[in-house]
Amino acid sequence: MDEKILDIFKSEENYISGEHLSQVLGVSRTAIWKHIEKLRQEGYDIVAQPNLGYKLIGAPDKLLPAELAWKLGTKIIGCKIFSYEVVDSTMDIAYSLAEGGRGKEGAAEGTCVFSEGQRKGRGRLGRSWNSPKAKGIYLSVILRPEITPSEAAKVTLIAAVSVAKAIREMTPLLALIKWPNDVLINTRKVCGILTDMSAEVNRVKFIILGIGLNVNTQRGDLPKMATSLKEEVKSQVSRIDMTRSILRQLEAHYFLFKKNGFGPIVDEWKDLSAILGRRVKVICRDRRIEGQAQDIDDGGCLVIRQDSGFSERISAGDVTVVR
Ligand code: BT5
Repeated sequence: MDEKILDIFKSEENYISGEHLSQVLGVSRTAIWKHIEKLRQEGYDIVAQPNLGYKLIGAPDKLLPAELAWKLGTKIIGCKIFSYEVVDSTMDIAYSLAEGGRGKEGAAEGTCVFSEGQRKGRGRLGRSWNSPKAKGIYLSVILRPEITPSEAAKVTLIAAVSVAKAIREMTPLLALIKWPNDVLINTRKVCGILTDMSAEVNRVKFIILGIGLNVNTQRGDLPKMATSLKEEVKSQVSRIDMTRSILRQLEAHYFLFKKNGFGPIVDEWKDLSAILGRRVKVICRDRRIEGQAQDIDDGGCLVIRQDSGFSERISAGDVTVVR
């Protein structure tokens, strides 16, 4: 109902009477009044004039369901949106929603969990993710792809391509991808991607895709080699527009993957790669491998050509470009 009321407000520049809203939406005027009060509490600036009605004059700069869903136009990504002020990690909330339990079915594919801030934002291998409030996008998406557990890394690359393209669509910045899960701008990390999985031996039950993007974050709130969109473009960037673009890109690339397989994603990934052809060092569990980043194979593994001429495939690790 909140979304429908906002829809009407956004398509009309003049005041709209409570009576008109109640007729169009088929609920009482008291119900309309209650919804408007709720929207005001969420931060919407709605003025009321006797005899004229209501008018929306400002929306909060928050990743709220009604704002994100407005003219989103996706089929599954964002079909249901949960927004929080502060949580430990959106990953945990999305995971329990996906699991369901107590006779409840798990949440639908495409369900998104956002939080304005995170107390315990997570990276890979127990690392943390700085998540200052109202500055970045902290999102976890529930996906239910029909793949085997060994293919789960593909989802990370799908997300990296989607975020890099969303940044390029919404800003003049040339976002690049550093295998496997970083999006960089001018060699600094602006976005990190994390996937958690629930699986049986041969089948993924669901994947929680976590995306952390520094939008209006100040450098002082970030680790040394990190940046934000605002630091790079030197002006505020709309988190809402940026999020909508990410959700659309994610859906487009996820559908492409489902329809045509991983090949087209790898092709796009290669065009956006910050490391292909470069000399890199990879820390992979307790090993260090150095050589030329030669290729990404059709399973999403990085192929490194060592000085001995031997090529090695790596499925996970941390890459540094050697200058
Ligand atoms: C990642 O891990 O890059 C995955 C980050 C995923 C974060 C999202 S936010 C929504 C969802 N909920 C969560 O709890 N997590 C996901 P990794 O490659 O391990 O990188 C972690 C490292 O990046 C840290 O050790 C820092 O060095 C650096 N780092 C931490 N916070 C950062 C930030 N805000 N921006 C750039 N770099 C950061």
